[in-house]
Amino acid sequence: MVSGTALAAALCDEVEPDLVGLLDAVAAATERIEALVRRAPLTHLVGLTGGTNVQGEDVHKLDAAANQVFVDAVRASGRVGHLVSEELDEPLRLGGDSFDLYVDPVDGSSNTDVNGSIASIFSVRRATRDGLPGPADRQRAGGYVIYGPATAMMITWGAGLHEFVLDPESRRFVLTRAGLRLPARGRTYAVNSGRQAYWPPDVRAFFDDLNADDPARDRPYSLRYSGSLTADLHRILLEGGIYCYPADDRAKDGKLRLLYEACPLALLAEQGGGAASSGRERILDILPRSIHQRVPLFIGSATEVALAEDYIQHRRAAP
Ligand code: P6P
Repeated sequence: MVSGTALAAALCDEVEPDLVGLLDAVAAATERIEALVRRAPLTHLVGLTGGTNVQGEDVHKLDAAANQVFVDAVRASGRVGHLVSEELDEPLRLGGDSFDLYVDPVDGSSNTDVNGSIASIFSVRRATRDGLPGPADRQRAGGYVIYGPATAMMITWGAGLHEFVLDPESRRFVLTRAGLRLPARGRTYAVNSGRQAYWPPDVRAFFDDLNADDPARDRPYSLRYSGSLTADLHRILLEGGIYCYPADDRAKDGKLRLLYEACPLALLAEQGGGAASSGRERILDILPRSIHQRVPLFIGSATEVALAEDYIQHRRAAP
């Protein structure tokens, strides 16, 4: 059990054995991906494959390699009916009958060639007929593994937000923080401000509010944006604040994918007392229409997410 006794032990007395087995397979896959990431510059696993994915995005070599690691690990687990991946056009049928697994094998691929943090994101739902969840198909578990200075897993199985760190010597995930709670508000925000020319007035008003010269309201906030949603959110889950990828004139539904990015991260944020919204509705209330569906995303501390919704839903006028 390469993921380590700590992960399995934390899970065993709270979740069904099938789920323990699947999460252990996911942890084992990320442990193998971590080894690939650390050696990528030495094994020519940096750069592009020359192909594009169903999103029309360039596929990095690590995207393809990490996707294959997940396919092999999850198939071997025998517990998954469909694997939905950012790197697969259609759901992969694997024959299991317990769960469907939704993954972004490498989030933040643009960072792979500049030694920036990247991550794998995963979401577990009860098995469906076709990999497209229905109204009642709530997530059973979700999380990510960030390959940063330390390799850290943030995970929830519906009983709080927990952090594990991969011990590079034992190759086991060790529980480091149980029952994490996001601060009610933070001091930083993450957004690609290079897109502000495309933002609608209500989104611009929200960021003008965060950037106001107003020490009495603990403003201005500081901008922290790395090119990896997961790396930016990891800071926010620990210190508070908000990550935003709004809908804009060039991206009517934003950029991020609902099933394997927004949903698992929204589950983590809410389990830690935070929030996640499209700006108009709670992420976890959205009924998926297609497996690669995009959604605008405002995620982090409850205070900032509620403020963004107030501006976007015109309950608050520009400052
Ligand atoms: P932009 C990475 O491709 C990603 O999905 C997120 O991890 C990241 O925050 C965002 O896209 C970056 O997108 O448009 O700012 O380059």
